[in-house]
Amino acid sequence: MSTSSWTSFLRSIASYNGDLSSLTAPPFILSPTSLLEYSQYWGTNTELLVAPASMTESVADNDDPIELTRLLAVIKWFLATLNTQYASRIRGNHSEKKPLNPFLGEVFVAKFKDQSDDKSLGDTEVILEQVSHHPPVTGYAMLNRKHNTLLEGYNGIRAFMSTTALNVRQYGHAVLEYKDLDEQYLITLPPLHLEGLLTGSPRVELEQKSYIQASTGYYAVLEYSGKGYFSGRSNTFKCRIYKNYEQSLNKANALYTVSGQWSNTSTIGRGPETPSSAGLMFLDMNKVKSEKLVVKPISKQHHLESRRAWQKVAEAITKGDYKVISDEKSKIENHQRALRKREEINESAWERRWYDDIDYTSEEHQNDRYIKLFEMAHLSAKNVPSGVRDTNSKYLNVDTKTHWRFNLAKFNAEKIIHC
Ligand code: 0T9
Repeated sequence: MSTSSWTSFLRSIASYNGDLSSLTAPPFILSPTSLLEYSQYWGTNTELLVAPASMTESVADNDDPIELTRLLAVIKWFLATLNTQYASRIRGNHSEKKPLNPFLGEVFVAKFKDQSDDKSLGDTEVILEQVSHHPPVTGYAMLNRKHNTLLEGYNGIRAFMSTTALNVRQYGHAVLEYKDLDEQYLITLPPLHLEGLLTGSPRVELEQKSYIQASTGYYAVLEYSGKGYFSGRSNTFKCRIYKNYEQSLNKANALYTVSGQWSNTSTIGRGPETPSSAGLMFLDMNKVKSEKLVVKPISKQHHLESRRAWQKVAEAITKGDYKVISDEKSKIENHQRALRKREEINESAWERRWYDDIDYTSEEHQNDRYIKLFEMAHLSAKNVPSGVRDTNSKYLNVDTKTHWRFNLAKFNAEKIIHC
């Protein structure tokens, strides 16, 4: 790695203003993958994702209510997705790289193919769409038709620089639904930061808290820390599970505590205390299978599909050809500018393909099930960072409540772009 270009890059992030596209990174830190693709990780580990769908009274193996057993299973899957979302790219001594900045209307569709012998898992369709460019927002949906299971949500990031790290707040949420059970789980997105910038080996560390609110009332609080906080290890978490939000106000009410590393192993014990290292194994990430992601060959892709749209840029990044990278990027950016210009003249807006922008303050949405979940968890439904409560004085000036949501009917009616 060339030290001088790294140093000038560090200088550019020190004066960083929150707009990621303004970061000009040296070629060796560029990833040939669009940030849009990073949402595919919600769909890894089909087996864990669909497991709760078939957990009914008849399979109960202890005295716990089956709803609690299902929340524990959801948490298992959630830990596995944290591992792929935040640690998979740096496995094997790699470091985090700067992804391509998705354009408005960019889509990525694929399938996690069922590789089980008896084909009992079913395929999971991955349906991603860049619904906003400024600020960047991605809509995502993971659809497993065999188990009538849908995870959908959206994600937007805001970043700011501190002395040693790039700090990121996520906006948005995910909702996991087991339709046959009519059960939903609201999942908030944890804050994170990038460590190792000064040494040129950036990696993500999660921080603070995230929450999972089940429509059954059950409620989980996940607390994250890194090296040298309440543990000497990176990617550490503690998750307490309660009967409901109200019970969570006193830690002593925790029904279970799971703790360990979200990128490695975790143990579980009853009650509010961290299980000792001899606790019961909850999840061993090294044993979690992942299904194979099948993406259409680029020649069969539509020009809005990520890998086709970015093909030339990606090739140039792999070759390290800075001139071609910047020429090909400019072509995409100029085309986007021309589109926005035309929309402005025609007083029209880019039509989102599979996602709707829903205003929760409007009359017609007052009985919305998502609003109910936010209320149960005492989480703000305003456009504030994910997991923030209305009592947080930092965001008192925000009062909009518009959220992106997947529209399955639109996707089913899609004529041109298929998984
Ligand atoms: C949603 C995820 C998100 C996106 C990425 C911070 C980050 C962009 C956002 C939050 C996914 O569900 C989960 C995983 C990783 C997150 C990325 C890690 C990262 O480095 C980038 C930021 C924007 C950069 O690329 C900064 C440049 C840096 C790598 C150069 C040293």
